[in-house]
Amino acid sequence: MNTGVKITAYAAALAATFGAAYGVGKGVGPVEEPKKAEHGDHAAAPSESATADDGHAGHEGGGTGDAPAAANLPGGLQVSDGGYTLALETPTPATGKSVLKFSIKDAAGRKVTAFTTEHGKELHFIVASRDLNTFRHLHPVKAADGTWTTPVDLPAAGGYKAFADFKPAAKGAKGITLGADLSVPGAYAPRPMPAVAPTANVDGYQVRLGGTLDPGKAGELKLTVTKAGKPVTDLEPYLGAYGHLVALRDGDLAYLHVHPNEGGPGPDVSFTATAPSAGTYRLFLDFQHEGKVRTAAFTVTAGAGKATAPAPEATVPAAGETTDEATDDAGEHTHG
Ligand SMILES: [Cu+2]
Repeated sequence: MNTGVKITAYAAALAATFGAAYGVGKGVGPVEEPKKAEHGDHAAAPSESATADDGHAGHEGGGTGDAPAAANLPGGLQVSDGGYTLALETPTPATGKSVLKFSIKDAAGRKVTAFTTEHGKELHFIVASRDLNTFRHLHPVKAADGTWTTPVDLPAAGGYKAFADFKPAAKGAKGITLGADLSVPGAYAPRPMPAVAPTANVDGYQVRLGGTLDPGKAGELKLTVTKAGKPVTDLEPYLGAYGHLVALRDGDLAYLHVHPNEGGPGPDVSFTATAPSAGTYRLFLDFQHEGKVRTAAFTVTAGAGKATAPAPEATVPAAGETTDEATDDAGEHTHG
């Protein structure tokens, strides 16, 4: 695993919509998933209305079907949905390095062992601090009995939320993103959210966020990656795409995972995303270059006529002038 990918201010964001993750994409509310090749199940249809029925949000399809699905909620807000539950066995990890253990249980309380691979993995696991300063995109390892484990490094005490983004292999099951609270014991000093900014710096890369994130309406977010002032035109596919964007809503950490629109290996990676509501979102963009995955994080505002990103060029900081305070922690990737 690559620990320590630091994100700097970044902007990752795009994903604005919460819903679901890979598989889940669209449905919830206005989340729209961009057309992406490998996801067979996302239709990319704009389901802006709350009644979309294929999405994640509702997950009505969930496997066992005996639990009523919540209509059109963004993903990640529920610990149990569609008959599936995220059962954390380590809800109070220590600060620093530890191991997280959990399972996905079905409606009968059994650990689910069969999942559909999406974006190269059977399950994607995100851990974010409630103050949205820390973000980890992890790929846990599954034991034969359905127990998942992953190392994690959480820098500070406080409240965190864990998201499991997966699609059960059960017939008819849809992609689901479940969310559960994690508490890291200790003295807690919430950090302010990094300010809204159009650029993020990570590991010598600068990522600029353009476009707008609009509530209830699909919009394009364009991320442009440069290094030392030069456009990066040879981004590498990471889990089948040139970028992965997760957006978390400030206030409740509603989750949105967005995959990029078709396009080449940089420097631009565009996403189509719909914010489920007006508000402030933190976007985390994962991209790979020269063999390493990095995460750029951005704070954006949706709605109220505000531009997601202020005018570009003028505000681009010189290399090195990054907003480091914001970045401290955004990104660790483990590849299981
Ligand atoms: Cu993942």
